[in-house]
Amino acid sequence: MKFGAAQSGAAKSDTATPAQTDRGSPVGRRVVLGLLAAGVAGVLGGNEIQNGLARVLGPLGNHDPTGLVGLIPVGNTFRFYSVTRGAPRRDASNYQLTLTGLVDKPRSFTLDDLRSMPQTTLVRDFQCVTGWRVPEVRWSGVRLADILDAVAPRTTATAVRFTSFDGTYTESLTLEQARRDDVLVALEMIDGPVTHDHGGPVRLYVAPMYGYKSLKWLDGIELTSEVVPGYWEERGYWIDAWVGESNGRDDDPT
Ligand SMILES: Nc1nc2c(c(=O)[nH]1)N[C@H]1C(S)=C(S)[C@@H](COP(=O)(O)O)O[C@H]1N2
Ligand SMILES: [Mo]
Repeated sequence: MKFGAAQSGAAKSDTATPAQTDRGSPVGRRVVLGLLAAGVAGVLGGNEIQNGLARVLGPLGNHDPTGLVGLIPVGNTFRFYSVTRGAPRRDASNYQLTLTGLVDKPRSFTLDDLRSMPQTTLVRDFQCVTGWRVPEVRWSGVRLADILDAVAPRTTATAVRFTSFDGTYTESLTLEQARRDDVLVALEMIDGPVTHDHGGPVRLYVAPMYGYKSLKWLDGIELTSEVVPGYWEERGYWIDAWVGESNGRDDDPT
C-alpha cells in the first residue's frame, strides 16, 4: 500500500480545483479510512479499491481531496458505473428513443429505426476523470446530428438534454457540441452490441469529453433553450468536460 507516497502527493497538490474547498471534509476522511482498511486487509485488487473510491467520490479524480485516486494502479479495463442500482432491461421489442422539446417534428426511434440509419464507427480512448482509461475502444452508431436533423430543431433550441431509463441520470450538451461528428447514439461498443451493463441497447458516446458525458440507457433527448446541467454537473462537475482541458492531466483522445 503506497499510503505514505499518497499523502505526500496530496500535500503537493496545488491545482485550483473544487478539491481545495473539500480538504479535510468528511469525504476525505472516509477515503483515508477506506484506504487504511484496504491496506490492513492487503488483499483487495486495484480494481476493487478503485471502484470503492469511485463510489465515494463520484466521477472526478480532482474532487478527491487527498489526491489518492490517481496513485492507485488500475488496469486498462472498463468499470461498470451506475448511480442507481442499474436499469430495467430493454431490447428491440420495447426500446424507444423519444425526441421532444423545441422541435418541429417530435418522434420516437425504435432500435430497428436506429439500425437502419447510416452507422459511424470511431476508435478512441475512453477516459473517466477518476483516472482510468481504456485505449482504442471501438464505438458504432448513429451520429446524433442525423437524429437531430430528423426532428427539425427550432431556431430557439440551443442545447440538448439527455435522459436515461435508469430514471435518474441526466446529461447535457450545447446544440453545437451535439452536432459534432464524434458524438454518437451508440449501438455497438468494443466488439458487439452495447451490453446491458454498459448502458445498452443504446447509450450516448461523446468522444471528446470525459466518460460521464456518455450517458447509459439513453431513452430521451429534449431540445431546450439553454443548457440544463446533468446529474454530476448539478453536483459541481464541469458542464464542458473536454478531455485534457478539464484537469490538465489527460491527453486529448482525438
Ligand atoms: N445512466 C448512467 N450513465 C452513466 C453513468 C451512470 O452512473 N449512469 N456513469 C458515467 C460515468 S462517470 C462513466 S466513466 C461512464 C462509464 O461507462 P461504463 O459503465 O460503460 O464503463 O458512464 C457514464 N454514464
Ligand atoms: Mo466517470
